[in-house]
Amino acid sequence: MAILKILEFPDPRLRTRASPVENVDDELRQLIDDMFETMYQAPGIGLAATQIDVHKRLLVADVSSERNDPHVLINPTILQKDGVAVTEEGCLSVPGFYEEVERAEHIRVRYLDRDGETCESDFEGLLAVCVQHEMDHLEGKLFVDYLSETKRQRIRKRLEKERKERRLQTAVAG
Ligand code: QAP
Ligand code: CO
Repeated sequence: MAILKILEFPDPRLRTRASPVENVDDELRQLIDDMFETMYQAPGIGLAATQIDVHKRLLVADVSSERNDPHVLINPTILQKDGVAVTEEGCLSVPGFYEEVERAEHIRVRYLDRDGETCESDFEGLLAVCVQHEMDHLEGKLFVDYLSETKRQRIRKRLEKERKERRLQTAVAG
């Protein structure tokens, strides 16, 4: 198992469109386990492969408070969307920022599970919102793209400043 490094906005690699997974094999299952470990220790409720610089169509999520309801979706496609949900979203790639985003309330999704079996599931509530947020990552899209240009710029500038300060601190300490 391993904790993977999470890319942060505005890293251009977060804009990559992921390619379909061709083989659901032991190597992929190892990656899935590492993604869960990375998400749980963050801690987060969802993580897309794009965020760890792996450009495959794969995401993990667990929105339960007990952290015992893991979901893995490989090559997900949305079959149906219903209703509207407005949720205050965050993102492990945009640390410290939370903003309201409008998405579908219910979704029906087709995907492969960790055994490579085709599944169809209905998701609602926070899990539905989280799956849509993570599927956006696979298209190179971030929740900040739904905000105004002004808000997005402010978030980008603050994160760039924080990164610069962290680099300076490391240079002095090291
Ligand atoms: C996506 O995001 C999500 O800023 C998953 O400092 C979030 O797990 C979908 C996190 C909310 C729907 C609603 C964010 C952790 C975790 C931060 C996450 C932070 C530490 C975000
Ligand atoms: Co995210």
